[in-house]
This record gives sequence, C-alpha cells and structure tokens, in this order.
Amino acid sequence: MSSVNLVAREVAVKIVFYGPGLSGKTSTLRKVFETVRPAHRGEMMSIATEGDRTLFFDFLPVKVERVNDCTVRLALYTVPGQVFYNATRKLVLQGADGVVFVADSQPEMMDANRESLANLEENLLEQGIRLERFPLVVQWNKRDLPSALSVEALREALNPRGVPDFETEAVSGRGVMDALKAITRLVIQDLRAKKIVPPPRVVPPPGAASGRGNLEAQLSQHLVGRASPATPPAMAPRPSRSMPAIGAPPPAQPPLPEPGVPATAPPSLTGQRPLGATSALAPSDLFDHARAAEGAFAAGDYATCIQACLDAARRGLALAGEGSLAAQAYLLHVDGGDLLKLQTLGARSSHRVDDAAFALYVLMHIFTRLHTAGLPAPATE
Ligand SMILES: Nc1nc2c(ncn2[C@@H]2O[C@H](COP(=O)(O)OP(=O)(O)O)[C@@H](O)[C@H]2O)c(=O)[nH]1
Ligand SMILES: [Mg+2]
Repeated sequence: MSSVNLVAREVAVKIVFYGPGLSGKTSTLRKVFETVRPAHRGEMMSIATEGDRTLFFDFLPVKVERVNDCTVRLALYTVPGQVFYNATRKLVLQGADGVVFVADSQPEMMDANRESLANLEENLLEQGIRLERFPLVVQWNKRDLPSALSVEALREALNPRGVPDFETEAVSGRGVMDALKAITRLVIQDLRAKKIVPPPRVVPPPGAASGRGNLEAQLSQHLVGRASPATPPAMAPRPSRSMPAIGAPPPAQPPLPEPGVPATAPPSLTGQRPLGATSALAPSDLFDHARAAEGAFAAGDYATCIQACLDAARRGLALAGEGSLAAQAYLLHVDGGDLLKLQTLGARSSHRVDDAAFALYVLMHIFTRLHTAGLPAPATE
C-alpha cells in the first residue's frame, strides 16, 4: 500500500511480481538487485526451498531519487507461483500498488500463464480491486528459448487489454529494467490521479526537463546504475549498515506446512548473504533486534526469531507515541490483523518456517511505515 510523507515528498509503493511457478519472477528480482546501484537498494531477502523455489516471497527495497522531485521507495515482492500457495500470494498481494505479470513464453506454459492471470484477477477482486483498472505491465519472459511463442500469440492470449508489455530474459536481464520503469511510471501516474502523490512542483529543478520525459530520465538514471557509470550517485547512501555475512549454511529445516515441497533451508542469493532486508530497513535502535531475528531465522531457531520480531515490533510501534499497540499500529497504518497474528505466534510453543517468515515480514512493514512517517526523528537516529 502506498504511503506518502508530504514533508519529505517521499512516496513508498509496493510492486508485486506475479506469475506461474518457474516463470522467472525471482530471477527478475535478482537482476534488479544486481543492476541497481547499491546506494539505491537494500539487501534482497529470499525465502526459498533448497531447490530454489520461492516459499514465501522475495523482497527487495529500491530507492529512486527525485522522480518529478519526489523520492520513490519501491518495495518489490515476488509471490510463490505454485498453485497451492494461494494463501501466501493473497498475503503478499495485499496493499500492492502495481503488478508485473511475468509470463513464461513457452507453449507448454500457456495454461499455467492463463491460470495465474485468472488467479491474480480473483485475488485482487477479493481486495475490491479490478485488474483492468489496476497498474499492470507484462514481461514475456524466457525469450531466449527457441520454443518461445511469438509475442503476437502471447498478447492475444494474455494481454487483450494491451497493457505495456516487454520481451525479457530474466537470466541475462534483457528488458527487465524497462518493465520495472514502466510499472513505476504507471503506479506513480495512478497515485497522482488518485491525488495520493503530490503533483510536481511548479519550478522544476535546474536543468531538468518537465513532463513525462523527465520522469523517464529520472527513472533511467536512478534505476540502472551500472549502465551509466559516468553518472555519480545523486544521493548519499543511508548510514552504512553493511550486513555481516550470516555464517555457515543453516541446518536442515522441519517439514513444510504445505504439501509437495521437501524440507527447506533458507535460501542463498550469492551463497553468502541470504538475508538482511529487515535489518536494512531497521531504525538504528532496532538494528540489533532485526539482525538477531534474521540470524535466528537462518539458524532455524524460529521461536527466537519470532520473539525478536515481536519485541522489535513493540519497540518500533512505541516510536509512534504512547498508547495501546492497536492505537500505535493504527497511527502508523500497520495492519492490525497482521499484528494480532504476530502476537498469537509469539504465544505459541512450536513454530514453523512460515511463522518466522511472517514475523520478519510484519517487522519489515513496521520499519517501512516508521521510515515513511519520519520516525524516529533524525536527532535520535
Ligand atoms: N532460459 C531462460 N531461463 C530462465 C529465464 N528466467 C528464468 N529462467 C529460469 O527458470 C527457472 C525458474 O526461475 P525463477 O526465477 O526461480 O522462477 P519463479 O518461480 O518465477 O521465481 C530458473 O531455472 C531460471 O534460471 C529466462 O529468461 N530464460
Ligand atoms: Mg520464485
């Protein structure tokens, strides 16, 4: 769900990469992670099975400076595509501002593509959102495969509305950033039309052109860091908080709650630093809590992870002022249902991997909301 800090002219938006299992969603996010300058993104967090299938979600925060003089924080999520993970997909889709549908171009995947698109439509409708009015772009992924269907055939089957679509190869990265720029543009336009995002200031910054060309230029400059090495980063990175590598590979995990997937181990993006998004988002005072929670997750100690998240969540919410947890959550636009579930998990005696993942997810949300609200105030940070 978008949130806006008018004083800082900062907009936080949530974009979800949706599509059938194995269509290339996680690969797409990894490519974005590799492409965006480190100063403009946090750590990528993946919660996957040993076979690298997305178990809960992938998450990557990206910051785009001065898009028509607003700073845009993108929270990028992927969903697990496997049919039986619909509850997780619904959860991740909650509050999304836009979707990138990653379709698999192979003919044998057409049924899965259609099913996933219908599932997206249904899950959005449950939130009272109609897909045809929702910011959406499509990636025709795996274009490198010789068996790939023609774009015309894919469009006819999957994109009758004619939303912006892109030929992509998530593994090499071709087209991926174009799709991300397009969805960012659509989301900002949508939020602007809903009067959620302030219009551009009347006087543009020196040297900047006005209008859509400017938006394009800003997105290009800030999203594709390595493509323009001559351009220095326009922002100072957040206070340095490089995540220490989480040591040895974690032990095998208990069986999964949902069927059909073998025992899991937390994922590895590079084989060294699989986690870190929660601490990347944490206010200084809660950084250690977030690290403890991530460390416990990586070690398979889900009870400790949940307790650390719960404690950090309480402390984080308290930054909104005195009052009940519910009142603090309300002030920060944190979902009360999520918080209640986190508290329930904290009171349980046994915990599963998805419980701990959920706890980290709620904590990330709280940190994002705090950040948007400008809390804690800079003097105490
Ligand atoms: N040839 C090819 N393989 C791809 C492409 N994108 C993803 N893959 C492969 O497809 C498999 C599933 O990718 P993944 O990103 O995990 O899919 P997800 O389930 O949608 O997250 C992996 O083996 C990827 O390497 C692509 O553009 N071309
Ligand atoms: Mg995946």
